[in-house]
Amino acid sequence: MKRSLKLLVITAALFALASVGLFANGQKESAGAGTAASSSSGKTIVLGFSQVGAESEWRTANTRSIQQAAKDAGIDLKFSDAQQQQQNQIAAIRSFIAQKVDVISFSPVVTTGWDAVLQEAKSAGIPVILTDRAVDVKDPSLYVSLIGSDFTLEGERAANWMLKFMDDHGYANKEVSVAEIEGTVGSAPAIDRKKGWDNVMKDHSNWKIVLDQTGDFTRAGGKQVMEAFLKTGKHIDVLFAHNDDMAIGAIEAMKEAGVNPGKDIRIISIDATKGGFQAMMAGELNCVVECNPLLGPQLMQAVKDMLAGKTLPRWIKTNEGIFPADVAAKVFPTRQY
Ligand code: GYE
Repeated sequence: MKRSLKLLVITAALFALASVGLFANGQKESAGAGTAASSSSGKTIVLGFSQVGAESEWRTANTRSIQQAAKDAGIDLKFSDAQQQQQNQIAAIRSFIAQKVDVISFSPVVTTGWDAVLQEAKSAGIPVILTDRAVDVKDPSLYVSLIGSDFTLEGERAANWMLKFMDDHGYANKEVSVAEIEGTVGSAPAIDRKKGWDNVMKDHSNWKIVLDQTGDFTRAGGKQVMEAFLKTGKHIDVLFAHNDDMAIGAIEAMKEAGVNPGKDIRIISIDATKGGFQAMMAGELNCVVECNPLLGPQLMQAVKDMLAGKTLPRWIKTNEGIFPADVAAKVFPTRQY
């Protein structure tokens, strides 16, 4: 009796150790569970996923969605967090290639610099599906599909909403000074959200971006940048933050400096996280443009479809909306991230 109990404990311990494997470079890796999904060869599908990091509320919701969906789909997920460093993502992808996973997926921290490693995956016969962010590669066959949002459209939505809001508040023919806090330099959402905003504003010469810096998509970054903006003493009417976390950081900086967020400076940001909604309900944020992080189920479906020989669309786009502060309290209970 005693002996079999001991055996059981040892077996359980070994099992636990095996499921919390570590990469050679020290990044954490976790495995999925559930009813196993199998590829055409009958083996459980193994998916290597390299995540950007844990920089924002959006990102942590995205990670949860992917981990849960892999479990539900019975896909064995090798998950790796790159802490916003491209070199960590490249190392993770190389590790997935060495482990001979069935599919590689990743959310690229920046758009460029992927040609070599994706060529290695291609040569190893491992298909790649991008989630969330796009890459800029010479050979389009280096990835099969992108599952994610239209960031340019998000930037346009933000600009159009703010334009109308300011017009309604008597700024139709007045100068509007805009401060912009951008996302990670060189990332698809930072490039495209800016492009979207500019697409709309180029036809409105009274709107000027007077301050513009990156906050790297984090609260701390947003706060720091806003502090620096306020110190310049420049007049600011509107803040356009590329995500909610940076807006929330900027709101903190404004409050500490005695500036009324949402009133003295009108604010719009992108993501529509719970944190963003709470800031709207507190009257400190004027509007959020939605960017949906719950991409897990679509990714698992795409992995299965692709391995079953189906052709995936080149871009699987996410459906999104926009939420001004006056609907925040009503919509908040329905928000999932
Ligand atoms: O908006 C931001 C996150 O790539 C869409 O990354 C994503 C962005 C998101 O850090 O909060």
